[in-house]
Amino acid sequence: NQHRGFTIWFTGLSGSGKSTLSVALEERLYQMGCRTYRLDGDNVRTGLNRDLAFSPEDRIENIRRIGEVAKLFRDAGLINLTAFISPYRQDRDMARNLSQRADNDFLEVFVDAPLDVCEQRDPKGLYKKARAGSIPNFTGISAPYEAPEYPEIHIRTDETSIEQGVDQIVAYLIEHGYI
Ligand code: GGZ
Repeated sequence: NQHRGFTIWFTGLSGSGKSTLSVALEERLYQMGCRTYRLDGDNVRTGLNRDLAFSPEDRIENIRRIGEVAKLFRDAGLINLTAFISPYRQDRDMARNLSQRADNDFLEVFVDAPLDVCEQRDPKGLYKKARAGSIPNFTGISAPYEAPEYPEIHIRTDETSIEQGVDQIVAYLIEHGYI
């Protein structure tokens, strides 16, 4: 598969399914012969951004650096998958503008599940702690999440399976000539 570099930017609440979906998409793209790199909390917040926490300023800087790194991978010709809450519309737009060339190389994927669904999933017990007040600035509870207004792709993870979500993204990529 011959493709150029571009970024698939996942955004959504904690527990919405960003990581799961990005891992499954990466697997599918690999099978199709695409070259990818995935950025998420596990390889960015523990290293490059380990000096940052979850205040508004730190989240802005987190997303700024990820946007810059995404641009580098884009320049290297890879399909770059990023999975961060990225709660502020302005910061996602900044990442988009950093990356964007003439040829639409930034796709925003809104990984959408209602807060109560995410809270019920609570895979790491973080919502419970946030409700109890032991995690301050928790997105959806005590910090804002600004949903995208015009995402290229919108996936309702409470209504569709992971495989269906991957199918939806791959169909978009093929239909628009990305892969
Ligand atoms: C939100 C937090 C917080 C606070 C720790 N608010 O579900 P997770 O655990 O694995 O994913 C969340 C992750 C969010 O980091 P991001 O870099 O994606 O956030 S942002 O884009 O807003 O900078 C959650 C965990 O870190 N976590 N404290 N207060 N999520």
